[in-house]
Amino acid sequence: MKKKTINVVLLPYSAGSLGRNNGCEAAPGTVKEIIGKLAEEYFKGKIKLDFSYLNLQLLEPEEALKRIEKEATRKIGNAFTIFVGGDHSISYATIKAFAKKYKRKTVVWLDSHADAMDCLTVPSHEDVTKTLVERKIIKRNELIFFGLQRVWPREKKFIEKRKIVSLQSRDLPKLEKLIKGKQVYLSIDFDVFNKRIAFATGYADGKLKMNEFTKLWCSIADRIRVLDFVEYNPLLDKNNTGQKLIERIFKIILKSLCN
Ligand SMILES: [Mn+2]
Repeated sequence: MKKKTINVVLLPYSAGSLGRNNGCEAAPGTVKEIIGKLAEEYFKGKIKLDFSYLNLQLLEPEEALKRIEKEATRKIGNAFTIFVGGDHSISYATIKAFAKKYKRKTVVWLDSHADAMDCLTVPSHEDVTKTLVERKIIKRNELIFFGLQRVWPREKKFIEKRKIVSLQSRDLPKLEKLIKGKQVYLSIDFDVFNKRIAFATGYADGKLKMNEFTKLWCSIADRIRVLDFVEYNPLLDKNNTGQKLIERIFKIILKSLCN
């Protein structure tokens, strides 16, 4: 049997967190180790992980996002691609690359926050979705929020004005319908998960349970082409609670990818 190649792009970057999640630039190292171990232990001979790494720490945010977009353009489309952040602003660059590649597309934004505060010249982790829509990189109906818990008035205004779909676990059938025939980019903010176990992040507000994530993943996995995983902060991870959660998340993901 031919091994399935998966691109894993490591993006150690936290400048877009505006100082509110310093330490998340260390996540790619931790996640790489977890995914590597899983592939070795459970999926040997089935998966080939093609890791790449961008050195971003000394770059200005604008330059860093440009570099990420360039790398993303190279990777997306030739194999299933996973981007590991870093703070959520990296998704601005990776989704830009994704949007250029696919015509019929949807971005599913798995997050306890909408990340739709302002539109800064260079997007931060607080503004990604709004910037993507207002700059017409994706259309308003190509974005779906999933798992939002804490939405600020300014963000609520944006969601209502642009009529952006916002779903919770109970709405899975609706999500399945909306992404039918589309190429999906799934953005996973670590803070979407239940804050009692996913506290190692800047703003822990999530409620999503593991079984809900599993259901979500299984019902949309065949449409997903690109994935990102952001905002995990190893420096805040007491007793490796977050690491154990990440292991469970990626075990589900890798298992379905080698089918
Ligand atoms: Mn986020």
